[in-house]
Amino acid sequence: MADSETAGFPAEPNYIGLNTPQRAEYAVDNLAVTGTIPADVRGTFFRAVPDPAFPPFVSDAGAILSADGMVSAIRFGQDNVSTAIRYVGTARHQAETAAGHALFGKYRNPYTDRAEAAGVDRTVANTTPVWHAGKLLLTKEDGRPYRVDPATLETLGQYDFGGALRSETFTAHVRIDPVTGEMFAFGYEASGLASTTIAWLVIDAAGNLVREQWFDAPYCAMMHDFAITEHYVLFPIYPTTADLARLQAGGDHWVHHQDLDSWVGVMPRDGDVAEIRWLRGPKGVSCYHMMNAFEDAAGVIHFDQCLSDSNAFPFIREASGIDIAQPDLNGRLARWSFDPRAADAAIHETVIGPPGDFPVIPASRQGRAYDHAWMLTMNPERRGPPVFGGPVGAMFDLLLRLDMTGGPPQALALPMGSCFNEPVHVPSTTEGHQGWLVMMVDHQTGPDAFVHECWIVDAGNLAAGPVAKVTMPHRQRPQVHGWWAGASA
Ligand code: V55
Ligand code: FE
Repeated sequence: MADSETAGFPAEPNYIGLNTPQRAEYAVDNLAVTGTIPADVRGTFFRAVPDPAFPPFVSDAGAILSADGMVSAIRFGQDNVSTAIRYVGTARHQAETAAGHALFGKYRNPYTDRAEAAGVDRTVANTTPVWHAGKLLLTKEDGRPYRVDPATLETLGQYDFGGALRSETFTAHVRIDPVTGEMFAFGYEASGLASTTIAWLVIDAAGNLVREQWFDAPYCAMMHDFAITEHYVLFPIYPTTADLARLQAGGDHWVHHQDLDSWVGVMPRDGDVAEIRWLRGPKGVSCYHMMNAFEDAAGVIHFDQCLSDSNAFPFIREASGIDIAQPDLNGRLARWSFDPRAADAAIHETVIGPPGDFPVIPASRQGRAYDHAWMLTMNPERRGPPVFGGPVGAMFDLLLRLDMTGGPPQALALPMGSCFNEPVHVPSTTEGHQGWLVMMVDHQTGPDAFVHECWIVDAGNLAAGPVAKVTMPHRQRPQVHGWWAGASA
């Protein structure tokens, strides 16, 4: 019998194999290291690792997205690597812990909750650990962030920027300008469940929320990520929509529409939301993660995204009656180019990379032209199924370095049964060195057995393989996003 069954979790995709709930908080010092950790890698690799604390009382294919947030830290010291993981002490986790069982029902549907959950903040803070202005925030797009002590991983409470935040939500994907240090963010469904309100948020380099402006989206859509350039902000909208009546009837939060237009809202970064121009994109497409965006010398914006022809999550396609199999999604790294100043501005798409996700760029190139980037994809030469896990049920096993100047890609493939979680990029102090990628690698060693290593790879020489591997002390569920906080941060 699998661990998940013994703990009362159903033997469903969200709770088996790599997704088996672990529900363990721990701190372990002096982890075993093979190879040599580069001197550049001194600091903390924070990770969001969702893990459901209590078995569900409703059937919900989307439950993997509402697993309780856990924050993991892997600390690289002078001569010691340590790790710790703790639940984010959300109001939801506290209420369920006090009750001793789950109180919250389906993913993003409060109408499916038990009566005792009424009035308790539903967010699970499970998506990205954001490090900015000396604060660590655990984010989830359906609510406000939680602040966590970076040293103890103790939760310090919900964070509203000292009372300044009006939006009910805050994105999991912020963008930080490498020159000004400003953090740009937004919230969608900002004025309530299924609302079309988007809150545009600017946080200065000292961590003050200095700007919050609200505007309306063309429709209420799942806005997971966005992009900035040096002078513009882009609000991409793909047709995965929410509907209050459906939620009230106990239905799913999201339904995808193949026949609905996508949009990009384009706004001068220091402008006003009244200046937003909406450019129409192709129908039915979907993207969770944007790689980058920038203005070229002629002022044309290039917006690079991990795009597909429908929503990449099988449970959302299923709820939408869309019968497209995962390999038939036409995934690609798409570049949408447009002139934001042209009266008849239109989007032109070019395909600049393979299917995949988890795009990574050097933080120093955010919103700027860039020479290289990394992403995860599937090894086309694998002779068998990928490792089962995560919301898609298939883990990536090929790490790519893309040369945006036209050179050949580099690749690092894993053997069958192994898979990558999203890397973080660690800059190098050596002139001309492209830095390092630090990432969790999962190895399946039996039908329900996994071991995990944290790998460090030369970001400019993937083929050389890991320069160091840290053995993790316990089983882990799949990570969502991570963040690198250097020792000097
Ligand atoms: C994603 C993840 C989420 C979520 C919405 O990776 C989208 C996409 C872990 O939570 O709530
Ligand atoms: Fe994400």
